[in-house]
Amino acid sequence: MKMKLKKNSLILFSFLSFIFGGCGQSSQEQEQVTQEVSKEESKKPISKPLVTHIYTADPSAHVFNDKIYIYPSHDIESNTAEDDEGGHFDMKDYRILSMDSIGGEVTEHGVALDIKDVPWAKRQMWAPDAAFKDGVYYLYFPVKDKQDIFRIGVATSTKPEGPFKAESAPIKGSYSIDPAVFKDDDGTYYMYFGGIWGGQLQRWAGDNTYNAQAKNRTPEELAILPRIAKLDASMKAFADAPQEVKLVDENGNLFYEKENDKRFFEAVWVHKYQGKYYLSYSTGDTHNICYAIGDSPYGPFTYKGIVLKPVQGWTNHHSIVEFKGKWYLFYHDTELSGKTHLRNVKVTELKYNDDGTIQTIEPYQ
Ligand code: FUB
Repeated sequence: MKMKLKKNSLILFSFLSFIFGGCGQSSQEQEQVTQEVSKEESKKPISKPLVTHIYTADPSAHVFNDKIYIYPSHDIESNTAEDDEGGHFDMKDYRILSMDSIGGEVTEHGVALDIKDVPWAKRQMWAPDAAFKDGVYYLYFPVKDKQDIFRIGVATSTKPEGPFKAESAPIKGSYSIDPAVFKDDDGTYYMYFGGIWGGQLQRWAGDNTYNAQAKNRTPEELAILPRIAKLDASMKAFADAPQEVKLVDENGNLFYEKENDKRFFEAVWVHKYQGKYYLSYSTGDTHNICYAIGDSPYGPFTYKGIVLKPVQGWTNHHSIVEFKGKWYLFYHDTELSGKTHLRNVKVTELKYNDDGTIQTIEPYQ
């Protein structure tokens, strides 16, 4: 983001110089330009990294036993070259964080699951999530299998922080990345998942058939949709085949790929507020966390706006959770490292308007 801010400032500076320069810029106007630039550069993050001794990202937060547990990716420097497929996100284990209160001490619980203990996994442990049912904690995680295809695995523990024991195979019928498990009020658990580009969702058609050669959608094509599958009673299998989740504009129309400031890219999360279902997600290459509201866990979800503006680093990934009567947004940026693949998780309060819309969060002010 340092680079992004500098770039933005330069663009702003050039733009204003062009406007004023062409008609003879006064020293007062030059001063105004300088002030605008330094204001932009002096913006500060609204919150601090929750831990600084390791890099963490993609925080999925849950309240278990009156404490907050955060299930993040554990970023590391593996020196894998940066590419459009996200090869530089080469994570090898998961570490769970917990805290008794927002702003309180954060505990990091050590290795919860190591890639070497997942028999079918090859590389890249990406954004996980967790759920609890009948005395068992479930860790859901995307990782590439031996064929380099992202699948979603599940591991279990009697403790929220692990260690977790992985099943010997990925969830049957699972694919792509970023699982997010939502428990509805009736006790039904749903998994949302998917991510385009490096997340490989473009290879999977709406009927769940696979085409390794399938390309990203072109701007004139309809955008790819996230997926939902109900979990069965075992919590280790889908009860039904994954389906597309419709994300539409205020007129009920699906987004086109060219509408990349609103269309789904990755990092889906679902929560419920005042009886409505909120589906939030990253727009990827435009770097926002947006949200949409629906009346059913299956959608359709109608686009409403931006939850979180772009953060330092390329990726933007979040979760939303209620704790002791307040709502919180967990997210990440690259404040500690300045490198896209070495991120740090953060938290800030999230507020609703009276009509149920979410107040947009500016991560730097
Ligand atoms: O952490 C690896 C990937 O980066 C996640 O799966 C995406 O959501 C993005 O944050």
